[in-house]
Amino acid sequence: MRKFVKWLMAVSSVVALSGLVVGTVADGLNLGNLVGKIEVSKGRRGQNTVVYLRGVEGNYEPPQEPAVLDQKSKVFIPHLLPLQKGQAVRFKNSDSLPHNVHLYWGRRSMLNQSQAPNSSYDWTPPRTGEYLILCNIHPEMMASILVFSHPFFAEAASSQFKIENIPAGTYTLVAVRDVRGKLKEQEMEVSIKSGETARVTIKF
Ligand SMILES: [Cu+2]
Repeated sequence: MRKFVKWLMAVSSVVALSGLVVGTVADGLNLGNLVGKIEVSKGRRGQNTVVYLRGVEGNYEPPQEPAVLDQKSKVFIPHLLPLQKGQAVRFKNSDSLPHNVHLYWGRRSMLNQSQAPNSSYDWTPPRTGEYLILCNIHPEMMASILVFSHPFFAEAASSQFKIENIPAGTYTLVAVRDVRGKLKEQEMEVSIKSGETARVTIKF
């Protein structure tokens, strides 16, 4: 009897181990990376650009860390903030004067929150899509938040970006750029192959 239990334990541990190994290898084989460069015509900086993949399916855990949107010298930083659904936005007020964050999803007012100097406020967008952010006190303040259902997006802070561990497949890559408060888009098709890194250049 004792022998049989030992044998059973040995078999089940081998099964558990092989299951683990197979799972890891399979995941590794079906994922690829994307590296890209944003080129902006002369006189314009390659900042305030967000890139994302359209049409990725599946459920992905959102990051625990909030995405920070600062209010500094009466400017929202960054102008364009990407995040994943379920992730919070942390509205920071780094100014020594009050602000009032007012968020719209389409025409619908989603949040209207006054903010004391040097304070922060966390809020989780309830749905994916584009949100416009204004300040009720300072009409010159404006920003946008883009909420995605998956983690395959990036901010092209210094004109370069990288998106990792993408399920292999063909997708539309969308680049969104904030040009004086208006969002401009570029699209291209990208093919992600397992174990490879695709490279793209996007011109604005
Ligand atoms: Cu303000």
